[in-house]
Amino acid sequence: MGYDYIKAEREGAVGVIALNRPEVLNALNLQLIDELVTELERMDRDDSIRAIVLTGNERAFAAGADIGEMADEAAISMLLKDQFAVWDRIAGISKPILAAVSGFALGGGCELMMNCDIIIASETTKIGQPEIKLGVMPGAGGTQRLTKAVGKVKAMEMLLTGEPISADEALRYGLVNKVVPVEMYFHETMKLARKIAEQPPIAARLIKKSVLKAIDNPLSEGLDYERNCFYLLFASEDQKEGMRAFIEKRRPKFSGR
Ligand code: CO8
Repeated sequence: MGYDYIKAEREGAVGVIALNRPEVLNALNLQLIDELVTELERMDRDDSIRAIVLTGNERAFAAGADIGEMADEAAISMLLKDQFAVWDRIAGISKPILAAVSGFALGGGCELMMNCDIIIASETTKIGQPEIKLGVMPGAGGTQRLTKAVGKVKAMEMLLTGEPISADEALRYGLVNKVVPVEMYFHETMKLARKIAEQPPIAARLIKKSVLKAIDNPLSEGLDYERNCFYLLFASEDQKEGMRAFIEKRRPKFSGR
């Protein structure tokens, strides 16, 4: 598939998507987001892909929405364009998405990063929501997901000052999983993605959904959902294979059925 602003490839069972507008630090224009969602959904439908890695380049994961594209917008044209509807489709991807982040992850770039399930950051990463400095505020989930990730007071500080935090600070606040030297961030993410891609994909899918329920729902509903997913997995061949392999003391071979 031909894209202008992303690159998509695969390595075994891992799909890799790289944002590709380096001259503007991967600023997220509407076309880029459309291309990204199209490719994420394509990879989500491809049974041979079991984990997805989303990355940018060493200097920028993404420096936010394309400011030039937004600068002359009016409220009603924004409302009618409803550009954030497509972001709900990113949140709806059922396979695990790992972000390999380096450099700037700002504004929409931070929001995109927070839509991923696991985040490996290079030590040069700067994460922030600088929208307030432009006279606006986050619109693709920043006030909600950042608050749930780092807690109220740190979210307030980041959102009200617009100042970014370092990778180490992000790690301390649980916003990223791991910080590694810049030459390692992609490699480390791929290593983890390959490990996840070896797991039974139906279980991975239901685990992702259940964890996301924990963020949105009361505990009792989440527990109920989890229990039903657990029962459902006993209809899969992978449950039979996984448990049989344990008993027979061999490595399981998961078919995704
Ligand atoms: N939009 C458009 N162009 C950008 C953006 C951006 N967000 N960020 C950088 N660029 C461009 C610059 O204009 C520059 O282009 P040119 O070479 O033609 O002048 C090029 O990228 C390189 O940038 P700089 O020269 O500024 O590089 P520096 O290293 O000096 O600075 C910074 C890097 C600090 C990242 C700086 O570029 C910056 O502050 N960028 C803007 C960051 C920002 O405010 N982001 C938030 C945008 S608003 C937003 O994300 C709202 C979210 C709503 C939902 C998302 C929907 C997609």
